[in-house]
Amino acid sequence: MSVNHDLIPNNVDLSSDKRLQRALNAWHPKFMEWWKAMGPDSFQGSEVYLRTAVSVQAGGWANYDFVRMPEYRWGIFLTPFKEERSIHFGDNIGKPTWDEVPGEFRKELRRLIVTQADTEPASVEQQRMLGHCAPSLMDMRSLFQVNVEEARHLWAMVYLLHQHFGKRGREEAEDLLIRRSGNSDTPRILSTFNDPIQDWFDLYCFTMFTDRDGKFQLAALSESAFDPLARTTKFMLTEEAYHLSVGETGIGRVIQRSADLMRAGEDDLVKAGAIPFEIIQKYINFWFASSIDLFGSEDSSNAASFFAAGLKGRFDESNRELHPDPQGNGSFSYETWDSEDQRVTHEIPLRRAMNALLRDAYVRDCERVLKRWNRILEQTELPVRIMLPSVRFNRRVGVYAPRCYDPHGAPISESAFEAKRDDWLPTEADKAYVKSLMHQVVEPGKFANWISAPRRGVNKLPIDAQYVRI
Ligand code: BYC
Ligand code: FE
Ligand code: FE
Repeated sequence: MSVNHDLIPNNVDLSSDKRLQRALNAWHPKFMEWWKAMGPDSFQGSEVYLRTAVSVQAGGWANYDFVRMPEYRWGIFLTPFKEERSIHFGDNIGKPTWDEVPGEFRKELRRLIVTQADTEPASVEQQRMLGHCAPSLMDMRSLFQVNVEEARHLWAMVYLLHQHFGKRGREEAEDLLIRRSGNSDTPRILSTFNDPIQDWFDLYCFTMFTDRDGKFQLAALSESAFDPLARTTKFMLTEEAYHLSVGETGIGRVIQRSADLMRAGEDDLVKAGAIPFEIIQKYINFWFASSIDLFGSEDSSNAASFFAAGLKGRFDESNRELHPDPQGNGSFSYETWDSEDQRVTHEIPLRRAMNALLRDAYVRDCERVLKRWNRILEQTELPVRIMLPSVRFNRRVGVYAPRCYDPHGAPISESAFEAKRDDWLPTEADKAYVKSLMHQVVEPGKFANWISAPRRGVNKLPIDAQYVRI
């Protein structure tokens, strides 16, 4: 069975590229098998109000219609850049960017692309059961929108592997459909993408914190000297904004609901069937720390060589007010505490700290959202506030991983951490409680009791539209 190429929206001249067609013909049936097995459980025959990217022109990436997910048109798009690009950071400044992969960076580029690609199907796998307990039709639609777009991101990366990495690239493209989130034999590559997403509050935390890592990683890759990678990731960023808004507004609506109930006189949110603020904070602690791990180690020779070669820039690298030195000279310092609780100051070359710089930009972005959530609480005049934990808290990767720190970043012993674990991170009982709230609500315009209604619908449709025809 071969793919009907006319059905694949693209701006890569697919209809006349026989080599690419052959590669996609071989991969496509495997992708469809994967989607059926690992994409959203059930609902494959439902008509969902989805946006589809059909061109890179303004508005072309957001065409709305009712679509059955297996018939979604996963497209291949590269943002057309207006001007000729030259390498604008690292050791090769001023040289022309590359349309093909340079031999000396083949391995590194393949790894970066495979790592990026692997997260996309992983997230779909992690979220596959959530349709069954969606708090509303609108939320169910959001979930499926995110899922089909993550699958499109997989296509975008597979395009790069097929087009630029020969036989090895085709093998990597197949392996992307074989690894499985959370599977101990064939896990996904990066840590967070093996963490289970069991309930909708997990999903909102994931789209808030983990998709936001995606935003920053894609932005760093969109600076790349490998021009096809820069253009592909640039286009992916247009879709990412929506994923982040699902997370921000989802958590915001949970906070709003719990705050409204308390203001109405409920002092026991569990009795009221809503999510208590302590549990909200614990979920945020968990997903923030897990997502911070996705930046890799704060001190990384890999990151230094990616930057030197021009493979991966800083966030907003082209902004020379923000980054006056395109070579990334200078140094970066950070503190850790040793096993005797002695403070150790480390000073490393800035290039080795590229992961830490990207992480810092990410944390600032998260802080802006925290302010908006806390404004909801200020308006309801409750004394409670939500906070971000320290980047040192609960790390599995990087310079803070070897020992324990509390949510404020103070060093503590492992036994002290364990004694406080249940106050800081979701317990089995917390998760079971949140899970007990998860009941599917499918009446248009109705929302589960634990979450408030969103402010507006999708694409100017009212909130009570029939977003999914189940
Ligand atoms: N888990 O020098 P280090 C998204 C490995 S999210 C497991 O510290 P480096 C999305 C590392 O690979 C965006 N392993 O790190 C969101 C290395 O292995 P090797 C995804 C980890 O290399 C939601 C070793 O540890 N995109 O799009 O500087 C839904 C030492 O590495 C982890 C990207 O990540 C970890 N957390 O940077 C859907 C962009 N951290 O080489 C989608 C592409 C590190 O010793 N990837 N390791 O075998 C990269 O830029 C880099 O690979 C990383 C790591 C930033 C991830
Ligand atoms: Fe993605
Ligand atoms: Fe995303």
